[in-house]
Amino acid sequence: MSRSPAGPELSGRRLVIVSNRLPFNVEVVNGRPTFHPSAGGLVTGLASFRESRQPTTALPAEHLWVGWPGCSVESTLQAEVVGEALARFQSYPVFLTEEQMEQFYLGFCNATIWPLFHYFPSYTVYQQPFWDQYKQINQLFADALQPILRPDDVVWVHDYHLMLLPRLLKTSQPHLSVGFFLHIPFPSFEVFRMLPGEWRRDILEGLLGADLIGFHTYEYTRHFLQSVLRILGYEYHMSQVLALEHAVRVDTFPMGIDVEKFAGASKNDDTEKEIHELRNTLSGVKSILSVDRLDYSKGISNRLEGYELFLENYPEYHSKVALLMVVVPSRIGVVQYDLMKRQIEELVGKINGRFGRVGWTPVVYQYRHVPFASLAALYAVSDVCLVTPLRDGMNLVAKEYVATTGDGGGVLILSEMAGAAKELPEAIIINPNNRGEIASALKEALEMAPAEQQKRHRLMQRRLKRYDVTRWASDFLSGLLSMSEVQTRVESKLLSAGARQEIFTRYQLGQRRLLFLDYDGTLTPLVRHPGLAGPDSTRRELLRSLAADPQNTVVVASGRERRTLDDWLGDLPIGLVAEHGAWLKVVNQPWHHAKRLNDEWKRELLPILEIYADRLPGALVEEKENSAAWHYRMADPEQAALRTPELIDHLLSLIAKTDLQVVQGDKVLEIRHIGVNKGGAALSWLDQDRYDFILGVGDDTTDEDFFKALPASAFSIRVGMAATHAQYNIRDSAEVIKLLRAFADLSKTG
Ligand code: ADQ
Repeated sequence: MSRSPAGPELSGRRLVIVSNRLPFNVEVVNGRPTFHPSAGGLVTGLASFRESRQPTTALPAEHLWVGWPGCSVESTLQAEVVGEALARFQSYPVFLTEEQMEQFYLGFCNATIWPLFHYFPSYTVYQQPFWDQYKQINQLFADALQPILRPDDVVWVHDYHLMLLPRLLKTSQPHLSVGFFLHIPFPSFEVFRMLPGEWRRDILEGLLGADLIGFHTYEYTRHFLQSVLRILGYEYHMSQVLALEHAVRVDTFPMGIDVEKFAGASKNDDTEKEIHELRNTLSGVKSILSVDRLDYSKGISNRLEGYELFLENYPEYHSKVALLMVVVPSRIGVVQYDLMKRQIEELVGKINGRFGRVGWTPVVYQYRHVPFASLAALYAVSDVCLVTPLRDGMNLVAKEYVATTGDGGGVLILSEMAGAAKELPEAIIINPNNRGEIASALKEALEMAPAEQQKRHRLMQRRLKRYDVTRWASDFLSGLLSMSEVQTRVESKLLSAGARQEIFTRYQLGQRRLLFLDYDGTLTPLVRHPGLAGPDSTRRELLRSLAADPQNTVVVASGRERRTLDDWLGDLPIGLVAEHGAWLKVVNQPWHHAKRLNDEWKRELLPILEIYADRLPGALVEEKENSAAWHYRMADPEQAALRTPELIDHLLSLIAKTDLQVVQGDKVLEIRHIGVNKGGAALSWLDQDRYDFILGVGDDTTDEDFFKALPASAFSIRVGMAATHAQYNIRDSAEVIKLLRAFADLSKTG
């Protein structure tokens, strides 16, 4: 299939695919390396994407696949393996020792992440050495990539083995285009949070190093965004997260297959021969196909039990059906897998022993990797394909079956727990935990009228054709490339070294300087409870030394009450603004009202705020002299997102004819008088002198008022990456402190 995606093109740039496994396994036989193709959804999918590349697609001619070659290779053979991998497979092997693989691959990847992300918490092992090794191997991949990456490469990292890699790559090369795709489910927050705190934070931060993160389904995308919000506190807007210093798009890209390859497979000579043989062997018997990697997530035992029940409930089908079960060996050496293999084989033996007779084997079982021609033949001849995972990121087998069967019909029975169920609703959808449902679905499938089979297949095939593997990859890559523009926009606002230098120069030239600074989130990081944000001695000393320069006027403008500011900062020679501009205090003078205000409204509105706080655990009301605040930083973010608009609506209906306004800040709603804001407060200071250096710094929407009020010659900086009227964004309050400390040093030396 060749379809140019909309959006920016990759042409001229190199695509670097990074995954744990390469599309081949190396085996060292008699001291010589040999190369064999490897199996699995990721490899099959990406390999098809590489093979289906055509000159008219936006996919680049030059690409490289970086990953582990499947076994540990002695150092004396490594150069030879690299040479052959590059020449034959455009691949670059990353060598790992067996001990490293033990704790990384069998350990953290497959004994921690795999079971947890597939909702098997009881199989999940939490071991510090596994996590340590996971971090080390991600770093090892980053180090291996370092010398081979070019600045304009487009890097596409795949799957759960390398979730820390995007951040590691971006830290050393901030302008590299990095995408990440997760092939397995991303679990709900309640499951993800079972990972210890440092691990789960590092994983989310690691992923957020990418410019684009892709998942198979909307649910996984939503689960990820929820975890980011709840664990890291980063909000999302239109599928974008502003993380640290760059924007990340998080979106859904359901992986497709190479439809033409499967649809045309029956015409291939080898496949045709196998189809013929299979038809002869199966004559008079309807075949039910089951194909998977050996994995507990695939529900293979459930499937066998469902089939057993089918044979028990519907004896009329004895001798008339056969379950063709192909299991690909996988993760040999992991306890659960070895155990499961034994269980499956016992079940197969039990069913065959119980129902089989001379001339009829109810389950034909093969435990091996089968070549493409044989797999395609199995798809083509099977009357039913039974896919029953307990959890599956997508499941390509279901799609491959539908694509291969062409116009001939056939029935797909598909678990609702597979990502593919979202795109293949015409299949008979079952719950894999219900053996009875599997049994009756088998009966329904075997008895479905051919016209109905064809109708359903056509609908599914049309969808598979539209969004095949090339379209999937092109969509992802063009989405990744368009993030460069977003990054450029974000970065152009970020306070650069050059802009910082200009500010320092202008500071030194300034004779009358005004530093107008917000408090919470700007001079101190935001804390969960508003009462816990008092300044430490370092911050107080910094303000004192800035104010000690006679050329400086320092003003701290806050939404806090006078009393709090007096307690925290009242002894410093600085100006203060309380309650967002309702009260002003010039150095050595008493507080004065910006304008006279009537606060009768509090009697009516405060009880309403209290009621809403009672209904949202973690929310709290702060009564101030001329305003009131409803804080919800400690509340559940999603519940708060529902309650807050309700409260706003309620308040707006009550204040319609008053001089009050409801203003939304960062996790806080404020009720205050119209016309009272930090913009007015800033103007009142600007009127007091002819300042030749003005700097305003704030972090909240309420600070936008003074960014707008400052003259064009002023410098204005917003903390965080939000859209702003300020000239610049700065990462966090620690950066603000660094900037102010540099001012203080300049004042001392100058
Ligand atoms: P897997 O868990 O490996 O992939 P799946 O999507 O079904 O699962 O892909 C298996 C692939 O292996 C298919 O392409 C199939 O043709 C091939 N295969 C299966 N049995 C085989 C056999 N006996 N011989 C040869 N080939 C065989 C992971 C996730 C999935 C997700 C994919 C892609 O777990 O949920 O769909 O990645 O993202």
